[in-house]
Amino acid sequence: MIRRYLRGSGRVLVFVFVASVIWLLLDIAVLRMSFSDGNLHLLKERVIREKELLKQRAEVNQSTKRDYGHPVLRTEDTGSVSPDMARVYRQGDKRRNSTLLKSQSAEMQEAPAKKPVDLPVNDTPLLKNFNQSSNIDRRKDAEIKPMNTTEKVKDEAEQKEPPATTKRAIEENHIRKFSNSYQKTGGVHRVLSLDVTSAPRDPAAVGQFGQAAVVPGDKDAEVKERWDEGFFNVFLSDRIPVDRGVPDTRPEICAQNLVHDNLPSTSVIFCFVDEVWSTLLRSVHSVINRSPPHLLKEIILVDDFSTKDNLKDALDKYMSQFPKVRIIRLKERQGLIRARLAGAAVAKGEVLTFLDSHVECNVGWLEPLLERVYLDRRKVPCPVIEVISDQDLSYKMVDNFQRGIFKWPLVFGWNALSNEYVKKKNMTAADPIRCPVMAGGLFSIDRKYFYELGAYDPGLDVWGGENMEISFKIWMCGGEIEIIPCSRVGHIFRDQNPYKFPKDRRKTVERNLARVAEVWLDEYKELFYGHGYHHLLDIRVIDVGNLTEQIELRNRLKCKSFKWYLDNVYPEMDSPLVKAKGLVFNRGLRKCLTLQNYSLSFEMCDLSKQSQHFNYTWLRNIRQQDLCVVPQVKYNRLVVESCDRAMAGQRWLHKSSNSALAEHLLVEVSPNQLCLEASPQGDNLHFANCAAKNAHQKWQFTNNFSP
Ligand code: UD2
Ligand code: MN
Repeated sequence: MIRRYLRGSGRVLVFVFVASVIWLLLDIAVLRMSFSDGNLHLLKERVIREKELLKQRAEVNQSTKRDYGHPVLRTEDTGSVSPDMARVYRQGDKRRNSTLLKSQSAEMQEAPAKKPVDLPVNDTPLLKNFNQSSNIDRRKDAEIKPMNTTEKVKDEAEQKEPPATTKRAIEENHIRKFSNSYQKTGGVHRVLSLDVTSAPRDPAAVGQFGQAAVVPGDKDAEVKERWDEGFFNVFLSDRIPVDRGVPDTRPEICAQNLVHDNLPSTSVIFCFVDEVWSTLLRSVHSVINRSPPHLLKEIILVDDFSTKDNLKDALDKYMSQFPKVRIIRLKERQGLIRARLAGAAVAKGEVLTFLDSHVECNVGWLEPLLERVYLDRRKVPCPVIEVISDQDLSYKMVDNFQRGIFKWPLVFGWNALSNEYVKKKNMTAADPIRCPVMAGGLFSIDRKYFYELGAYDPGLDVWGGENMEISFKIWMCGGEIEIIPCSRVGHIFRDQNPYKFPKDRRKTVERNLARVAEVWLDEYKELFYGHGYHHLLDIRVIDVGNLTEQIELRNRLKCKSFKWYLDNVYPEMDSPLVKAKGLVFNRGLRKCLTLQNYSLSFEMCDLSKQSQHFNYTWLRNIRQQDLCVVPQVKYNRLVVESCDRAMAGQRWLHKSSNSALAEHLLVEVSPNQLCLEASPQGDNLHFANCAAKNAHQKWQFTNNFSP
């Protein structure tokens, strides 16, 4: 039978088969020879990175801790904070995530893999000898030779035809012109996806490429012991290379985007107090490794009077290898707000970029931020803040289409853009997202503009509230805050602040928030106080300090009202100015409360009578103009007084919730609660023990606004 095959056409077939096998073997040999060790290394590296990225994408809709919660109260005792809040603080709704996942995996199959570039650190100034330095993707990513826009677009087209959608997005994003103070004369180039290392990365290193680091079995005790140094896994952090790689989590289109050649330079400012050595170093390395050197004017480390020894001489020594790093030491603890001001005061870059001291900047993070400032200096861009796990230090990608918002009482949270909104605005995953409030830690701002805005209120202490202050100020005084999806920075979110507060933590944050409320919220400050901060109205509790300068600044800048901000920047936020209003109807009497000539009575209800109209305010006053209906439990009667927001005795509780006493008007006379009751004849109002079913204790407002 074999002989038969070796005859005629069979012979030809066998020959072809044998020849192909030989050819294949030869091919493999040649290939092997052509892989230098370096190449193999880089290839391995890429495989790990991309595996990590795929994993990240698959995990993106699992709960990634990125919330701050209430700055002062624990979630369980937030009092009047709406129950929906917990949902809002989570990073997004499941529906949105699953749609995204689908579209992302489709994208993954079609789009070419992103290729970060590794450059030996000595190859500065940027891109000289670039071609010798890296074996992966050195296309034109790094060409920075000035070109005009048309030339560059042509050049791009010659390199590789980008997909139609990409092309359109590039044109939409970058050919548009804005008016601002930067001279826009230069050409554009593809965003630089740099990732410089002094030596090839060890793929086997702990936590390399953002992978989860594992604690060896016998080290649990050590992990625990060191946890409080930073309120994250300090033990693991110390084992992870200070210049580890991270998965490039940008939307695919980002690596293709064009930015201008003549972007402004930036000073990167890190403030820190008692930061963990390895995370501080990793933060600094990530900036040095992944920022185009010509745009990185300097890195300013502001030491806010740390107490750890290694943050003194050892840090000076370590940083002396980087000429661009400057360390400023504050002589006493100032808090992060004044520390940032100290950093900004010495900064020389055209743009200030603030970062927390436990971050890792991803590839290509800087140019997209600077591009926005360049397009309009009143734009304040923030990177997408990704998550570095406090447990295993893995770098976790977060969902796109998220913005920063606040809920009352000025609690920061994340909020997913609705599918309808994304569709309506025809948004791609790379488009900037208008952001009502920034998280606070990571953003770029034109240096001069920062000062035109009056920088931060220097009266804010230590931590908290400054993100609200700068956000309201930016929007209300003519600027814009954006999240830039093509710029991504990982941050370790911790459950506690790992440093001491010089004064009580709770009081510090409350005071900061009250300062912000007093300066920026206009009549809406009642909503702030009314959501759990009534006690701040008592001047014996808190001294917010002098606000004259801040109020003058707001007038001088002719900033818009808070109502304007709500209507235009954050219209989804439903903020009724009172909890309830209209007629106050007694269910038992079937009559309405009337206030005339400082005296109270009951009349037949009549919507047209102003004397029957009351507001039930966020400060829990029953109010008609400047007059408040005040309980005098001691004399078992009601009186009418000028409203005084500081007087706790003027407050009522009307729950309008589904409790048994939902319609009752309660007064707290500790340890009891009493209810306001109308006598059956309506000639008398008095206090009685609360009875759920007593109709004479039930009061209805025409309109109820709070849940
Ligand atoms: C968030 C912000 C943070 C800041 C804060 C509210 C992010 C990622 N982080 O809380 O930047 O806006 O909300 O105020 O958006 N620090 C000092 N001196 C101090 C206290 C802190 O220098 O007295 C440093 C600290 O070392 C860190 C930075 O300020 O680098 C921010 O502090 P954090 O990390 O404790 O704040 P975080 O992330 O909880
Ligand atoms: Mn932080």
